[in-house]
Amino acid sequence: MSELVLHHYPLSPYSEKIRAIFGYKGLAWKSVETPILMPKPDLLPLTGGYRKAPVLQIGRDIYCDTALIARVIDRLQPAPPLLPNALKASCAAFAAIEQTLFFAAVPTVFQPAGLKVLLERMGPELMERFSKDRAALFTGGAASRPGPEFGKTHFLPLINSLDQQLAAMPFLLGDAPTLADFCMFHPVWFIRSNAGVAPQLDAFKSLMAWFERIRALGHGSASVWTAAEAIAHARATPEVQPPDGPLLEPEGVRVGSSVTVAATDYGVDAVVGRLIHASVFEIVIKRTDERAGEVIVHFPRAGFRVTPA
Ligand SMILES: N[C@@H](CCC(=O)N[C@@H](CS)C(=O)NCC(=O)O)C(=O)O
Repeated sequence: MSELVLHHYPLSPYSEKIRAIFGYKGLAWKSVETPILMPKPDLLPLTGGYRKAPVLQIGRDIYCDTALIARVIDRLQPAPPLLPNALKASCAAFAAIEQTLFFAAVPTVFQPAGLKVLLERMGPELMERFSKDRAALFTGGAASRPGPEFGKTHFLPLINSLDQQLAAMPFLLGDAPTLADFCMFHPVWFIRSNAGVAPQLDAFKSLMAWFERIRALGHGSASVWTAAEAIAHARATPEVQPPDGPLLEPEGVRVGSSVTVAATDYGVDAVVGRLIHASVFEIVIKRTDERAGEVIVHFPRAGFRVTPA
């Protein structure tokens, strides 16, 4: 299999989702640490402007957003399956509430007890830059930055329902993990990784037993690469990954034309390139970077907007 390179940082919950999937699949991968906030001068040459974490690189193909990254990993390493046919719609239903649980977990961590731990870890100067960076991240998109009220009304009800479901079976959809588990795991991991707020989950025994089962899957085997190595790898790779799904052009744009692609929710930084493929699953553009050379950048079709550049 081609080299899997993950651009991520240790504190990132969505990155933890993919690290845990690597563990489930028993995969070897290259780990490139990215900054926790902007600027990200060694990531943007690959993505063309997309800044969120994580990003998956396979040679000169760059995959943005974990919805697409999970799909690509499952295609390259089908066993054990993330999306068993009999559970596809159930996985999609869990994927649809992933952001709700994540948005509920964030203000839960930012309660005074959690904030104190974060401040100790990051220091006041980085913490202040972090707050400004995240305010900017939520500028211009359809999603608002989740506040304490959202955390209060959404976190415990969802956690409680997961705990009850997990009292009946070891994983959310049965005896083996699926994408549903990884979508719900990372926000719980975010809470459990912060000693100030982690005890809030102690009472949810079935959820905690499930959490330990997923944690025990590990992260596969990672070896560290520098960002410079990853960029050089993109430049040196002639092969490209196959398109995923039959052509379905977005409204008003044609393959071959110059387009802008951006997420619609938050982190809406625009990426410009030539559209080379579009399907129900992905939007694929080609762009050239001074350092990385000609790269192919993939985005999920759902949740991203494509417009003529
Ligand atoms: N829909 C995206 C969400 C990714 C996301 O929000 N990642 C967070 C980190 S967990 C992020 O990028 N925050 C801003 C940053 O790291 O620059 C996905 O599934 O990949």
